[in-house]
Amino acid sequence: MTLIETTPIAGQKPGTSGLRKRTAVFMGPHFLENYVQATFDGTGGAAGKTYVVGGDGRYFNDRAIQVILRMAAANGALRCIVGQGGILSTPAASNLIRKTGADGGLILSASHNPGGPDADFGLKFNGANGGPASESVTAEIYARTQDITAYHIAETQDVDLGALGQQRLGDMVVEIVDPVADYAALMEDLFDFNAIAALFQGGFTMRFDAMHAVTGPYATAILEDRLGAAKGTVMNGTPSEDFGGGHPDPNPIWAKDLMDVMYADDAPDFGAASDGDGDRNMIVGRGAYVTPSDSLALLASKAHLAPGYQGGLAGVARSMPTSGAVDRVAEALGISCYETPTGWKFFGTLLDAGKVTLCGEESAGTGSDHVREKDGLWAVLLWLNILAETKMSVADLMAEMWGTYGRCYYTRHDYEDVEADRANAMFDGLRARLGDLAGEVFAGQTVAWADEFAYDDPVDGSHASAQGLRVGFEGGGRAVFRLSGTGTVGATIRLYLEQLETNAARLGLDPAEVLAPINAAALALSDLPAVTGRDAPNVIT
Ligand code: VG1
Ligand code: CO
Repeated sequence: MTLIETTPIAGQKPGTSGLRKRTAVFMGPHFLENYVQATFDGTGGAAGKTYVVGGDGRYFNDRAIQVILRMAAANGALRCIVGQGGILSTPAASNLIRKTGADGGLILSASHNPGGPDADFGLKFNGANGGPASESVTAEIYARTQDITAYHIAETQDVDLGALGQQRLGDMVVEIVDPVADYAALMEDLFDFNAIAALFQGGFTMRFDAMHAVTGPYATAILEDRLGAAKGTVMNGTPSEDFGGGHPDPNPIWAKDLMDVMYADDAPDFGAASDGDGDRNMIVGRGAYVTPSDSLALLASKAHLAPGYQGGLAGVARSMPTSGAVDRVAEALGISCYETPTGWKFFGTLLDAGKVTLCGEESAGTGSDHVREKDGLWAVLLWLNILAETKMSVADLMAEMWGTYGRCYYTRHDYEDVEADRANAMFDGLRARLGDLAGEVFAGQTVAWADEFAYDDPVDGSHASAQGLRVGFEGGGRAVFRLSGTGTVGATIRLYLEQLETNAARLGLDPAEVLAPINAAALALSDLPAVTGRDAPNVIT
């Protein structure tokens, strides 16, 4: 065991979901080691603990795992449970932590960010409940990165990550497990696999775009091998270190291959995609893209059709920028709907306390109390279970939902790589004017209310401030401004636009057209184009 002297490295503050940096930064001297030691120290030390370790297979995944294992051993950990080949999707890691009673997990991923030597890498810590570290734990880890003086690491040979079963690393046991088996078993518990298999047997067709990322092996094992979907249902199913050179973010822009398939004349019945680490999902029917906010609402309204949820839902939760569609379903069901800040860590207390069963975010994350992470393949299987039970098409299900609850037209505009100073100037300027906006008219839209979102956790009482600037308009429109917390260069401004429509004659319109007035008002009242020097978003989802 060796004690290596080090000094604090600036910039190790975790964002919305763990620490994300350029891969080269993560590979720099002591960078990974400092952060891992701070993680152990900030969570009560590793002595006697059991950890789950795995990642999305991106460049540097395997080497980083070897370092983490040597450091866990040197810090006195009892056992590390590692996905074979170093692979674990984020939801599978969450499940393993819960199932094995581990004290926590280290998940190596920068999720939807591209991977490779010139792209991004990330690491996050999940607690014993299987969920992302809370704000207070994260703050503790960050504090340790700022006063670190040394780290412990064992001098040993590499662990064979490919060999299933037990190995020893000093006094620590390393157990290499099949990354898919336990997760697939959990899915089989929750969903009616016979009904879904019968659906495929009856000629139902689908495409699942794994985007060269971690869900490839999971989707192939579950959809093709167990449920009998045709070979080739899973596309881009072999994980690669740089995700095939792509951007593993399942939205209509980055999952364009799938969108082209789903909007072709011979489109299959159902399409889905997942992100780098398998916690996001995109749902698209034949010629019918489903926004994540609408998907959450639909799943909430029909979850009882799946065996795992047949008793109904305790409640639901959505992140603040997510549309109000699920609120309308919750109201009809007579259950609570919680509004939390962006990031899955804020759902943990509600799930642990049994206050909510389902939760979701507009960024293509949906999940339930089966684990403590969002879960891409889970959402796809719940959709399949609902499709099997209702025998309706995706488009018909959406039309039925909008007819019942109204339609929350929704879109998100991302202004990426904005100069940080300019982005901050825009937020500061708007924040200063928020109190005076009500009653003002911008581009023909009258402001009804405006505030900065803050959250008091109803379970543990913790407070989160500065979680986004919100402006509500008369007539049910809303614009939200937020700064991304997952980027690695510059600032990304996210502008979330929403308009509720309950007029039955106006439920099938083009979202871009419906939302154009809200967008114009948001740009006018924030002065975004002038302050940032940007006249259009880079990505519209
Ligand atoms: C984004 C999303 C947020 C999500 C987070 C992590 O954060 O907006 O909803 O929870 O990514 O997702 P931000 O701060 O960039 O807006 V994942 O799949 O990248 O771990
Ligand atoms: Co992800």
